[in-house]
Amino acid sequence: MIESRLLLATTNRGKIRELKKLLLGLPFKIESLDKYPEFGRYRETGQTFEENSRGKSLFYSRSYPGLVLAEDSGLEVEALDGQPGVYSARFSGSRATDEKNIRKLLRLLKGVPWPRRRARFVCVASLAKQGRIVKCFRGSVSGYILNEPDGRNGFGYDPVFYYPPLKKSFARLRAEEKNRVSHRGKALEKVRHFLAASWQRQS
Ligand code: ITT
Repeated sequence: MIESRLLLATTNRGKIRELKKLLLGLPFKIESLDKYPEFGRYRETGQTFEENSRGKSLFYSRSYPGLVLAEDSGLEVEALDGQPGVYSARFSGSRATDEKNIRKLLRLLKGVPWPRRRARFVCVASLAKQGRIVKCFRGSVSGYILNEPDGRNGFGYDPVFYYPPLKKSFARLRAEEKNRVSHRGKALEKVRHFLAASWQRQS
């Protein structure tokens, strides 16, 4: 076995729920940041998902004695020139909530016709260990921004993200359905392959 502990370096409950499911079956004890308040909090300053993702995993890997998995993700909307992008979590300001972010997004897209409401979710996941990046993995998924929220599952922008192949918003999908097609699901599939291959090489 390579490492027996893996830290999920995120404070977002929605991400934690999905990541735990996506890592099931791997030979790691999965831990989360709640257990380690002494590590402090990483402040995101990067201009790209990759910069933030690397920054987060490196930051926590300097304190944690095992493998660290961080991810930076967000929504890029064509009609808004890729906004909110790396600002997805803070789109509506320093006291942002999912509801406020969605309200702002729908206000900006008011009157924008369907073809121009194309958007994609992007996820860059990074593995780091003791102050060094091990590898980064990317996943994305395309869809359209609805005129109003639909569905109650998931988190973040899921209620307004319509996924054409399943003819549903992400908030109408079950967790397993979303994980099969989502940006995070795709990036984590690559993480799983990488970890499984490393484990085989070392055992
Ligand atoms: P951590 O940095 O602690 O991981 P965060 O929520 O601040 O938590 P990000 O900076 O990566 O994480 O911001 C991601 C935001 O993008 C998230 O808060 C949502 O608004 C949006 N987002 C990402 N993945 C999403 C998904 O699967 N469904 C809906 N919204 C998503």
